Amino acid sequence: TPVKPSGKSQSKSKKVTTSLSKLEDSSLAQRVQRHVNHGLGRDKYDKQELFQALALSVKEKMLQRWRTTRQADSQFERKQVAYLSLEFLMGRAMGNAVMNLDLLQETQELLKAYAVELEELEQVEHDAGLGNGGLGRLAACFLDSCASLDLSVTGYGIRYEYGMFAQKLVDGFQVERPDRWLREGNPWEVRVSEHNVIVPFFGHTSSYVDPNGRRNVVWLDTQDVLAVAYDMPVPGYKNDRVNTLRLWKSEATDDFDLEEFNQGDYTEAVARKNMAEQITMVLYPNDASENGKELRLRQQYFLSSASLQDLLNNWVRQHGTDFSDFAKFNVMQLNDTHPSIAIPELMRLLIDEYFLEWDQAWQVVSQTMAYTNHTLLPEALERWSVRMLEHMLPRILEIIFEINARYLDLVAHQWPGDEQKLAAMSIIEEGNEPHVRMAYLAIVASFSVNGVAGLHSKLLTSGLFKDFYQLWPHKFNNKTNGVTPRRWLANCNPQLASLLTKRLGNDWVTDLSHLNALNAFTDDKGFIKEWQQVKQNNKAVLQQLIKAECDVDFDTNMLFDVQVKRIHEYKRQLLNILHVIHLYHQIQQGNTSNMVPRCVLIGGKAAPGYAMAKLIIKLASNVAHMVNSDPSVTPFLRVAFLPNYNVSAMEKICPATDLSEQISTAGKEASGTGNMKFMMNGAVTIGTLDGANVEMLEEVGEDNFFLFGLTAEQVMQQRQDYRPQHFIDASPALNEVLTLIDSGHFSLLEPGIFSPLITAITSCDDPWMTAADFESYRLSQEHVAKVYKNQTAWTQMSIRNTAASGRFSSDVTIAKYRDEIWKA
Ligand code: B1N
Repeated sequence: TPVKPSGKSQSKSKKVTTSLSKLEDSSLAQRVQRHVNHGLGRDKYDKQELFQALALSVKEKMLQRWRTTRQADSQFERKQVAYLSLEFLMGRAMGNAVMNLDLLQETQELLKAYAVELEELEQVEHDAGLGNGGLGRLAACFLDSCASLDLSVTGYGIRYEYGMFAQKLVDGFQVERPDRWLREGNPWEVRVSEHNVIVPFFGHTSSYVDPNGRRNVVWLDTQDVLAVAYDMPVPGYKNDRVNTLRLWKSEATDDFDLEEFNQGDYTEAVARKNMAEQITMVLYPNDASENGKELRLRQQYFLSSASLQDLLNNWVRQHGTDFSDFAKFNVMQLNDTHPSIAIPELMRLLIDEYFLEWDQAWQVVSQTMAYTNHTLLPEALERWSVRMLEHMLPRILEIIFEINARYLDLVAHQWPGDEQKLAAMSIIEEGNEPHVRMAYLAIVASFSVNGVAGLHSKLLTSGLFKDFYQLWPHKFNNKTNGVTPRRWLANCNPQLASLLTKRLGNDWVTDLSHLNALNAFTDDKGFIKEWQQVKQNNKAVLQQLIKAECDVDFDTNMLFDVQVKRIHEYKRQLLNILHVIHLYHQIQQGNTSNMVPRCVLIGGKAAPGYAMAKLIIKLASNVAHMVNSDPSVTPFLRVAFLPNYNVSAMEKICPATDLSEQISTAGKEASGTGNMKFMMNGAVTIGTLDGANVEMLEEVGEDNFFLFGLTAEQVMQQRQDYRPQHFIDASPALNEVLTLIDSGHFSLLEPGIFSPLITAITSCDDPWMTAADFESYRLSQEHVAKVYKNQTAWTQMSIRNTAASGRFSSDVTIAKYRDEIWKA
């Protein structure tokens, strides 16, 4: 017998019989019941199964709109945008889907029959953690904005079997655990094998002259891998559009196996099969450094080739093999250089498979490719060894050489006789081990090159890409990042959302500039009270999370001071910890009169091979332990390191934060996007003039932002002759802190463990200049404490921050991509 919903309203729930023809109109409740009773095939169900049933039902509700969207997009010839990215950090899908499809009430209602809250079910969904951090989450926010702005945009990515690793702490050390997010299956995806394509690797090239006298190249004896398409729906906000995120999974091709079998080489065939399936097995967990691993290049080519073949198949199906209008209807946005191998791949497909001439193909490529740069850090710029390319992608390397030769002619023409310029600007970096500079390739081939914040874009054209800017000034532009107000305000902070809607109406959800009107309420006592109450409630939620995950007692009456992001030296979690140690020391000295009680939260993952970042986590953990176990300190200070920071954790963290730490060395953080999520939710920022902080400060005004530290320009100047000891001598506070760490106070059982950190801070080569900014940071933190003591003044700052955050909606960002790059 079918499983009946249990719970209070069980008796009221109608018995449903669904016939297939009626399925389209059946209600969400009927669908859920059908999945529970028949689909899952279980006698009993738990929350995970109920979640699956609900997710499948919500997906079904999307199917019709999804189909209609696809049909409409192909019928009315609109420009199609392909967003190519190795990362899509989607997080959970349920809350967002229910909100965007306007199914909230219906869902809450139907779940009563199962005696479970929607929120509880949401918690059992695995995060789709197919990204490292900001870059991957940006792609996810962009997809939401594109669908909500009714744009025809397809995300193309990789369906990693294992996403971003799960982080555990053991004795304060980071330990990585595999993230098998697909273990329970993914109810949102649809495997669409009709879109499968084949991606070639290895082999060699050969050329022949065809009957028309044209020299053609063939790529022979390749090892082929099957790319299988899995589609995820991307619903727009209450607008009936459902776009697609198409993720590719690698599988062995059947005929490939067969051939090997026939030769009797069974084990070899199975081994090759493994090779094919390895490509999409795991996400590389490096967010700001390249490791040059061969498998990573395979992933990049696999994604690029599969996606381009898919686009060309679509085109040919509708227009035949005339590509003269292709660029009119297609544009590809490259999310950093990671998919930039798509440039020579599109040349290859057009020339070798569709027999276009070089110039025709180049026309198509250079009118459809647009490149977004996300970093100035030299160690993050991708270079692939020529040797590796030659072996893995011989035809692609030939094409890169040809692109370079033609482009260098142009450079030589522009700077006649300047050999140095040629070497400096060449796509090929010469040396004993020649490399392909992927950023240069991307610039040469793209009609648009953008940075992700005003300062970042300026530093690109004045520094890293200066020569290219001289050659092609029209290519360069800025698109300041944004975050989606649906996930990052409406959905993650329902209490603030309803307060906003009560005062402003609900247009802010799709036009965040409406938040500006909040400035009219900053003197409204009742409003201030309500605002404080919401923050207080959100802090209570985070307090519970911190208790459960870290066993640390946060007190909601204390200031919540938060820094969550990837752990990297340039982001300077170390500066934060030094300040925590300073406070700790002051408290122990009894100097508490100017202090405001604080709870400091730090969270983030370190790349598994990044020793310094891992040591910073260990320091944070040890300091937290010392602070929290000293009862004379805890009335003033508590510290927690939250393990496994991810998208879902941020949804609880940003609504509860009072003070947002955005303290990178100026000129190093391309933009930041966490900074925007905090601001939207009414946190006040303490930060440097870096990335998008610059623009946030511009919007909110200096009185509502705690600014400190060197500017990017000063950093560059002072780096020439940096003397950290000078700053240490001038700051008794910093001196004390370093002495305390050096004394082993935080490493009683592990003597000397933190000395690499001390060495880094005191080294004249410290690129992050932690010592230089310490005093200015400390003073700014004193100012924070002073303001926080006046709760009304603080709340007014908080309101003004939310009010000024409208510009950082990804809707604004995407409208600019649409108008200025995509012309869609
Ligand atoms: O991209 C974000 C920015 O807001 C951040 O400032 C920036 O650091 C981040 C190699 C990256 N830049 N580069 C990466 C990610 C993965 C990888 O394998 C580099 N991530 C950023 C969005 O613009």
